[in-house]
Amino acid sequence: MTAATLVAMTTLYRCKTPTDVLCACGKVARSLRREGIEFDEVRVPARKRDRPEVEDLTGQRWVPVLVHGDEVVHDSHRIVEHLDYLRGHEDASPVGAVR
Ligand SMILES: N[C@@H](CCC(=O)N[C@@H](CS)C(=O)NCC(=O)O)C(=O)O
Repeated sequence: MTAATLVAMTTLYRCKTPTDVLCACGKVARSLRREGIEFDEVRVPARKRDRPEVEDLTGQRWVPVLVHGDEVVHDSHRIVEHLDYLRGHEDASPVGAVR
């Protein structure tokens, strides 16, 4: 995956943990950085009951959630699998991706 791929099309909803080394959200952030994917971050409130936007996106309130073009993926394992899939199928990048 090239560094230019997916520019400005990727948003990571993540918790407030201020590091990329401690939790599932950080694991996804590390994977995105490793792939050279630029992404916006939305830090969600600590309590799940205060995360209605996460439920609107995914039907549940856990983060991390990755919004990637038209795709919305939740659960860090599924997100990492999604990134692995994209690495093998660059044609799967959303319409409008910079290549
Ligand atoms: N199995 C999930 C775990 C996700 C997880 O633990 N998320 C934390 C933030 S890193 C969370 O949303 N916690 C909310 C809570 O405990 O109420 C994954 O790997 O994505």
